[in-house]
Order: sequence, then C-alpha cells, then structure tokens
Amino acid sequence: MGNAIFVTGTAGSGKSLLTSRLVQWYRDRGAFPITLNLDPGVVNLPYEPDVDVRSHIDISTLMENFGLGPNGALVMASDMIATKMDDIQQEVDELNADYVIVDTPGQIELFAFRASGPYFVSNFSADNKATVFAFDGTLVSSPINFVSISLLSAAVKLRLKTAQVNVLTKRDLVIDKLKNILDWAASTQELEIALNAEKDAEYSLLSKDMARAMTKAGFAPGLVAVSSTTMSGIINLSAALARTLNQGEDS
Ligand SMILES: Nc1nc2c(ncn2[C@@H]2O[C@H](COP(=O)(O)OP(=O)(O)OP(=O)(O)O)[C@@H](O)[C@H]2O)c(=O)[nH]1
Ligand SMILES: [Mg+2]
Repeated sequence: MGNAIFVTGTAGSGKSLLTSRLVQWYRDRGAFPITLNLDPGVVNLPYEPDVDVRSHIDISTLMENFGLGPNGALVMASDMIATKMDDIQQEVDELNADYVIVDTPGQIELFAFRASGPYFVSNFSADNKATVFAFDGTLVSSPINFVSISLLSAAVKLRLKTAQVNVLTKRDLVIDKLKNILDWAASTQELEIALNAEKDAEYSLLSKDMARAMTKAGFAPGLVAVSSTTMSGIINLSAALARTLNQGEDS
C-alpha cells in the first residue's frame, strides 16, 4: 500500500468534498488514488467511494436490532469500525493504489476520542500516513475561535499520533479575513496582538496562555488555505502532504 491520508475535522468542515478534490488532483497528475469512506452514517457523498465502511456497517440495522436512536447507533457504528479493519484493509490492498484518501466521520469526537478511530489509524497498513485536520474557514473568523479550533486540532494529533497537515477550508468564503487568519497561524505574536484587541479580557488571556503553550509544545498549526469550490490552494496542500508523507510518522 502507498500513502494513506486521513481527512479529519469538525462536522461540516468540508472533509468529504476535500476528499473528492484530492482524488481528482492526484488522478489528474497520473497517480492512482482511491477513496475510503469511514463514515458509517453518511447518506450522500460528493464522490463514489472505492471502499466503503457502509458495506460492513449499516446504521438502520443497528437501530432496529438494538433499539437504538440515531446517535446511539452512530456511537455503536463508530466503535465497530475497528472490528471491520481486516476486511477493509484487504479491500484497499487489492486495489494497490498510490494514495488512499480516507474520509472520516462527521462527528470528530466519535472517531478521534473513542478507541476505534485511533486503533484504525495506527494499525492501518500503509507505507506513509498523514492526517489532514480541517479548520472550517467559516468558524475561525475571530482569534479566540481560531485558538479553540487549534486546540481541537492538537487534541486530534495527540489521539491519532500521526504527522498532521492543518488546512483552512472554504477559503473562497473568507477572502476578506484570509490574511488575518493566516497571520494568526503563522505567528504567535500576531495572534497575541489580535487577542489583546478582543473585548473579552478573561477569555483573550486564557486564549493567549493556551496559544503560547501550544507553540511551546510544537503544536502551532501552520495553516494551508484551500477552497474545494475553486481548487485554489490545492497545489499548496499537495506540496505540504508530500513533505509530511516523506518525513514519515515521526515528524
Ligand atoms: N464555498 C465552499 N463550500 C464548501 C467548501 N468545502 C465544502 N463546502 C460545503 O460545505 C458543506 C459541507 O461539506 P462536506 O464536504 O460535506 O463536509 P464534511 O466535513 O464532510 O461534513 P460531515 O461529514 O457531515 O461532517 C457542503 O455544503 C459543501 O458543499 C469550499 O471550499 N467552499
Ligand atoms: Mg463528510
């Protein structure tokens, strides 16, 4: 197996559309990429998955057989992903792709913060692995929100323990804020200046402490801005992914 790229991020941050764009990008450049959908609850996808967890786990059957509501069934389905690992790995291996782009469940807490997701990521066999964490462009318009999503990104990195590329999605929707957001990501000093200007003193102080701690711990996010609508920035993302995948998992 070649490279595995796990696409994570908050609900609705653009993971599935980005998955389809990455596949298109690699295919257009003569590589052989495939998609693996790991979201058991998804109804419509913007791509036709080559390997699909839904052929092993069916939410409506779980709801019927175990008398669960939709959320209970999603929790159970997430916990079952690890048990389907061998079948999924075999299906992926048979395709012998250069890249497998893995679309993960919308509920990041079900994938990253329970046992099954980290088990899957660490035991999935690939030459190189990387995680993409999507910062939803429309959620990080203020510096305090930026820090809070950065914390989530750091938490996902702690859980999945892979090299991670942080992506600002939907850049086409935040053009007027783009420079600010990229400045906060590139420089703790810029971020602190922006936090100082916030009216909410208590929370801006807390955010500053957390931003400093993350920089010190090497979690500063260094964001790549991408639009899956215009394809702007996809070239930068592919370059960041190439660097990260080549460095291997210990970076
Ligand atoms: N304008 C714009 N819209 C986007 C972009 N990326 C995604 N969207 C839209 O955002 C919505 C959510 O995108 P998805 O790709 O389904 O996001 P997701 O993270 O897979 O969502 P869940 O799996 O449900 O958590 C859809 O309506 C997309 O069309 C983008 O770059 N620009
Ligand atoms: Mg999705």
